[in-house]
Amino acid sequence: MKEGGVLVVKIGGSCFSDKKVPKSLFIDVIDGVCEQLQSIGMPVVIVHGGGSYGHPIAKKYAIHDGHRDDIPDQTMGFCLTHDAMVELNHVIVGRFLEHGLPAYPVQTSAVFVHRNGVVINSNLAPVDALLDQGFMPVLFGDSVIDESRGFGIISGDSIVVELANGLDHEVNNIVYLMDVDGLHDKNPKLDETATLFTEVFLKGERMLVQQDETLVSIEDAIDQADGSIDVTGGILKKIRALRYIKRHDITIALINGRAASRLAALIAGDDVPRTRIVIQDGDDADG
Ligand code: IP8
Repeated sequence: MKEGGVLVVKIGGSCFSDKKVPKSLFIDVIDGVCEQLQSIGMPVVIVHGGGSYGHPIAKKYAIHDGHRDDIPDQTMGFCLTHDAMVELNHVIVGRFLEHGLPAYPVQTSAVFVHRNGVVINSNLAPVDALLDQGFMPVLFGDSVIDESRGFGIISGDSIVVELANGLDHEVNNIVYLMDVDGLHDKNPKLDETATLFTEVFLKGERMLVQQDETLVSIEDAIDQADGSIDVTGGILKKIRALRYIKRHDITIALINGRAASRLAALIAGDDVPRTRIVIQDGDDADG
């Protein structure tokens, strides 16, 4: 494994997009991320989600279900989902270039193949080669070929796992940029009494958080209703996906990507509001 400590930044759709407004993109949020990355001083891979570009089209044509005879024009839907993601990626990469960051898009659907919704083939050699030369590879959630279902959706979160496990370069840090400070017990946009969980422990299938003096299952600790358009699941599913990361020494944090300087402060080692994800061996008892 190559030394050098890669930072993977997942820019979540909720951070840069209003999921209720088709094809909405908060350019100022992307610009803010770019400004913070200008002086980051370490190799970076960017992964961005679908926001209101990929998700509504994928949902309309049920691309995440794989091939279905009852969905008219589903084949076109597969292509249109990808097309929307390429359109989004083009704008995001354009902002990075505008800020002098050597961002280079890597077309996700040409890198990964699914079988039954799980990655069975990945070619990360171009990502490693781009990092070797100091570029900033940019991947994105996408529609992908699935050997058994015909096609499906790969989320940015699965891509993060593949990068952590499969890159020749060593991933040291993973940061998720959200529209809130991390994972709360209630929706902090609707309820000001919402409490931020500072840590989530992933133990095999279980996701645990501290409540009072004990670790409790996350499903029991939070109110999950959010009416999401997200075809790849809400935040819990995204966090759960991280349990497949094999190395447990990678620092993983969920932070607010809309708050000025949060990313730069976190990387500088400052104490910022965040939820840290701690992956542990899954075979022992709680606590
Ligand atoms: O927003 C899904 O990526 P995510 C991308 O990271 C599509 O879950 C095409 C819906």
